[in-house]
Amino acid sequence: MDQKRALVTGITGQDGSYLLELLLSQGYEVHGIIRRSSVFTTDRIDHLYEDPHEVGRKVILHYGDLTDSAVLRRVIDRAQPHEVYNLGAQSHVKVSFEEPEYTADVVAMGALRMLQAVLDYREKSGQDVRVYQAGSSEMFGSSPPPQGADTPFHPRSPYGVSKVAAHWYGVNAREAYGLFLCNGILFNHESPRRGETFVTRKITRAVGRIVEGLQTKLFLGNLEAKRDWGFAGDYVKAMQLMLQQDEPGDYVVATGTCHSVRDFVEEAFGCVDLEWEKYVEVDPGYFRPSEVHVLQGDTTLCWERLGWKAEVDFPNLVRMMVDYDVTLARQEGIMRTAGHHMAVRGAASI
Ligand code: NAP
Ligand code: G4F
Repeated sequence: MDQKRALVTGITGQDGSYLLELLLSQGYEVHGIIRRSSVFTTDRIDHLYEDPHEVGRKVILHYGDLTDSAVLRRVIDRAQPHEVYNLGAQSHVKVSFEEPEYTADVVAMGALRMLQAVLDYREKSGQDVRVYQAGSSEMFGSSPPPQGADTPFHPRSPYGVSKVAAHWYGVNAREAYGLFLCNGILFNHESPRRGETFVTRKITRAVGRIVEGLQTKLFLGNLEAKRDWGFAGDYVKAMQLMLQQDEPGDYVVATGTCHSVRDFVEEAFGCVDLEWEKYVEVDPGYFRPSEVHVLQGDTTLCWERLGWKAEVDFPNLVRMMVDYDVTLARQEGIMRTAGHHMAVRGAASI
């Protein structure tokens, strides 16, 4: 094959940015779909941006949206991808209770729209296309741990239900039309680029701001929930590996270990020698109508078939995020002194 081309939805997100770095390092030309917004949303990929006037550029961004099938078709026609990574999503579980219909439109219908566009392009062009669908451990919901390839789905949020629908649309395209489609069932993965309303980043951001004297309290919801937290930079490698196999398949991607939100809080405050009990308060407003209590992945298949395992462990992940957020808070302090204010909070109750 000459130039390998990939199309990535959700390229401005946490995973999209790490995947873009990985694909570029492997010589791909990468097309990304970005949404129009009244402010720039490309912070995470600005270091890789290439001006449209640059000859032979490897990063090409297209405006589009998973709710708009016409534009998905147009972008696929232009990008002519060999691989499609469908990462775009309204990815916040708590928000999905507040916006269930929109979440279903983007996450479930969006995946279906993308699949149909790929199938039509494949028929028209005669070119084979491999598809990665970003599935989630939220699909397992209340099924007891460890959750693996054979664990039944029992989603506990509109987001989880929508991801299950996307999963099965993918399986059906594989079975009905022979599409090379891989569902990656990824457990929680974090990084300094994690959105600030997810619990890990909310915690490390608060730790940094408390250290710098910019904040005195951190309000959280359920401290007893347990998650299998890994590093996003590791997880995008598994996505790409799936599409390089001889046969398509579905994979659980996780560390195999599990910690509570309370453990994360302890570890993060411990990194800066602070007693977390002095700063953290539980606000029931952050509880979810139905919670996923324990997620811990069975990593066997991923290791046996892909030779993939998580490299960054829990203490190093927390340390990486805290270090980044202490530096960020220091910069925020300097900007405040100069009269500028950085946004730090999302809407209430997420
Ligand atoms: P993220 O940081 O929230 O990024 C989501 C991306 O989707 C952003 O680029 C966002 O664009 C884009 N997007 C949102 N709505 C869209 C729409 N209507 N049309 C097109 N694009 C849209 O999520 P992430 O953590 O990188 O996760 C990537 C994928 O993996 C998501 O599908 C998520 O559900 C799934 N997943 C994540 C985890 C995890 O722990 N991180 C675990 C399992 C599965 P804007 O930048 O414009 O908002
Ligand atoms: O960080 P979270 O919001 O992530 P959640 O709900 O596990 O979802 C993330 O991981 C999924 C994979 O399993 C992805 F598919 C999804 O897109 C997303 O990336 O919440 C983690 C836990 C929950 O049990 C929540 O109830 O932390 C608990 N929590 C406690 N206090 C909180 C808070 N969560 C948030 N966001 N904010 C809190 O103040």
